[in-house]
Amino acid sequence: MKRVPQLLFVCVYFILFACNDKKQEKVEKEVATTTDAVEVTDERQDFLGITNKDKLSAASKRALLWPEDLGNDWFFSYNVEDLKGDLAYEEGVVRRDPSAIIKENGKYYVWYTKSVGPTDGFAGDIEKDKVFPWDRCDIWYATSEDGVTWKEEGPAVLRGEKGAYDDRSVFTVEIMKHEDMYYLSYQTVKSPYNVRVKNQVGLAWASSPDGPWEKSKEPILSPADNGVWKGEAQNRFAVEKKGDFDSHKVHDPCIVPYNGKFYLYYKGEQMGEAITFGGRQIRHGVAIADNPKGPYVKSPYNPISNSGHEICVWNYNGGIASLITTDGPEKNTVQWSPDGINFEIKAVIKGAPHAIGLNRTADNEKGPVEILKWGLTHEYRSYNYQYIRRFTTTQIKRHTAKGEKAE
Ligand code: AAL
Repeated sequence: MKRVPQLLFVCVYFILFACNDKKQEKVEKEVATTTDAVEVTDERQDFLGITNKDKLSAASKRALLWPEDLGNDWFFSYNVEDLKGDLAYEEGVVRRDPSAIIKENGKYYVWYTKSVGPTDGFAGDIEKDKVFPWDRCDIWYATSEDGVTWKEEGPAVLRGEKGAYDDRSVFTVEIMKHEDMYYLSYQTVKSPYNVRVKNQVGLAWASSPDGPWEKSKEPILSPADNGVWKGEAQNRFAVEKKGDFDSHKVHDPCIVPYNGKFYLYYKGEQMGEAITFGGRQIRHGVAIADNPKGPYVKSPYNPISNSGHEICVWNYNGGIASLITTDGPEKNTVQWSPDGINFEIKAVIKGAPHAIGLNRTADNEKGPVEILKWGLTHEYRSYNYQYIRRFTTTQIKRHTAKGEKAE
């Protein structure tokens, strides 16, 4: 009689075991992807340390899809340090979103967003208040002999007159020099600055980095107009239809000359923005023009990233490289495209400086991340006040223990 419960236990055990086996087979079928076509060579198996070629986990299948020649040339870590002179932290002043750095007249030049006073937010009177740190801003510039100590030179581009498309704020600027002309592209907001206001991109040009700057009469880039708000409430998440990835805001413009044309990279923000498994829904797009002043036509391949935030792009090896930070499942990656459109991940880094101002004086073709050796970034001292700092990067080729020699 004692045997009966034991027998029962053995039967149940085998039934469960058989079920588990079936379940495992089902999962294996489900995770079977295009890797089925990939040949698992002995070398590949050894490099990836795969135990059994015939029993591939979902993770091993993804690893087998990585390019075989992935090296560490794009991988780096970074440090941030204070600037000196006028760009050192100043209580009560916002200085943020530095442009790239160029060298003219023997000096480095940088442009940035500047405003004063704390942020009030959207709860009060938006006609009088400052709703974001980047509200009620103008674009200023500074120069430096060594990239560490800076002298603030004064404003470069001011907000427009009441009624103009840029009457509320001009901010988040980038510089491009082309054929002895200087071009500043930047974000613009028209009053009233409510949570549903559309953000656009403006352009100003000059024959000297010290100005005077002439502004475009109209924005050079606007959000897609295929989203539909739901109701009248000030709620940017309530939509009937979200529209394209850039239906709400076009941000962080950065123009680079490429293949005889001008590629304007930008960040899109979508109406009804969601939080997904990688964070905020932020994607990048590109608009292309024959001339620096436009007209800029959005690429039909947009969006060209599935993650990111501030734009940080540079020419490298006949293509365009892009540092993707802050938001989305591919944040903290360096990507490269052979055509300025189709980007692939080249390195996954531990973190990256935000809102980078690239050093455009670097020899960017010397190595994939040569241009990132040093540059500018911004940091939050508090929600109200941000300041510009300097970053340096180092490349890591080996992970060594203390005292261990890496050949
Ligand atoms: C940034 C940029 C844009 C946003 C805000 C100011 O760093 O992405 O410029 O509008 O934050």
